[in-house]
Amino acid sequence: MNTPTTIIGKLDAKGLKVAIAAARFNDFIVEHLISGALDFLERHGLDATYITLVRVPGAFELPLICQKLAASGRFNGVLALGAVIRGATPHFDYVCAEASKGLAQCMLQSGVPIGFGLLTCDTIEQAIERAGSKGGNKGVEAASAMLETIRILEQL
Ligand code: INI
Repeated sequence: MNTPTTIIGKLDAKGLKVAIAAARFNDFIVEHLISGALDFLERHGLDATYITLVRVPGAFELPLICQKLAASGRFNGVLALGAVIRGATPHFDYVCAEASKGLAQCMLQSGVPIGFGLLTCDTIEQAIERAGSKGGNKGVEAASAMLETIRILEQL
C-alpha cells in the first residue's frame, strides 16, 4: 500500500522574524495573550531580539497594522492579539466582524501567515478562561498555528 506524501510544519521557530500586533483595549486580558505567545515562541527557539511588538489601540486597528507588517517583507509571520468583549450595544459585532475579515484578507493578500489570536467573548469570565486559565491561552494557540503555517508554506 502506498503512502501519501505528507507535509507537516515543524514547531521550530529558530531563525525566524516575527511581529506581534497587540491591542491595548482590554489590556488586562491581552497582556496574558502576549506573555503566552512570547513564552511559546522563545521555548520553540526564537530569540526575543527577533520579535517586534507593536501596540495598537483596539481590535479594529489590527488588520491595518498587520497588513503593513506583513507587506514590509521583514517578518516570516505576524501575530494578531486582542480581546473583544460584548457590551450593551451591537458595537461588539462590528468590531469582531471587521477585525476577523480584515485579518483573513491581510493573510491571503500578503501570503504571510497571520496568527489569529483575537478573543471574541460574551463575558469577561470567558475571556479570562481563554487567557491562560482553564480554557488554555489563545495567544499560545495562535503563535503555534502561525509557526506551523510558516513551516508548511516553506515546503509548498
Ligand atoms: N476594541 C477591542 O479590542 N476590544 C473591545 O472589546 C472593544 N469594544 O468592545 O469596544 C474595542 N473597541 C475599540 C475598537 O477596536 C477601536 O479601537 C475603536 O473603535 C477606535 O477605532
